[in-house]
Amino acid sequence: MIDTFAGIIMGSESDRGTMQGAADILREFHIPFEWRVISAHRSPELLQEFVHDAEKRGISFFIAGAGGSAHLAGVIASFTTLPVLGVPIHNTKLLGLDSLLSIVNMPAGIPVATFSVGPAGATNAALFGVALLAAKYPEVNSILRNYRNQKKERLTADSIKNAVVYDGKEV
Ligand code: RP5
Repeated sequence: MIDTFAGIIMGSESDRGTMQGAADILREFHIPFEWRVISAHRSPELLQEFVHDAEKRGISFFIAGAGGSAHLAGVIASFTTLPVLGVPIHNTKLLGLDSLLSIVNMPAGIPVATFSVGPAGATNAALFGVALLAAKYPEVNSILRNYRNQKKERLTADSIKNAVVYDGKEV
């Protein structure tokens, strides 16, 4: 039984669509999670309170999605020693490059992990969190192996089905 949970935090309701992919993955792996919209600059006190409370209640990692000057992941990491997985949101004028650089370029000492910009990053951050838990929970590891195998089998079947062989003759 999984006796921990994950936190998905995003800076704004406008990040919801992008971060949905992270929630979908955690559901698929039966990992309990809490989903919160808390801004690092609009409500820093609430963010600190949530992170400290979640840590006391046994959370394992935080996924932080933010756009623009995306300091959310770094601020969460300042409140906790638990892993913080940052997802750059792309719905800004700079299409997420601003968010990517804000998250990836943390000065030495307080690290956050950085994932791809946008929905792929949300999915991968959750899968990375799954991998963190797979080391401790064999049932999670088993679902992760099945997930990878199913993807591989589907790709192999599609590759065979869609293969093109041309023998050089006129048609
Ligand atoms: C960031 O600013 C949020 O994470 C969001 O991606 C971006 C824009 O926020 P809104 O103005 O849409 O609330 O803090």
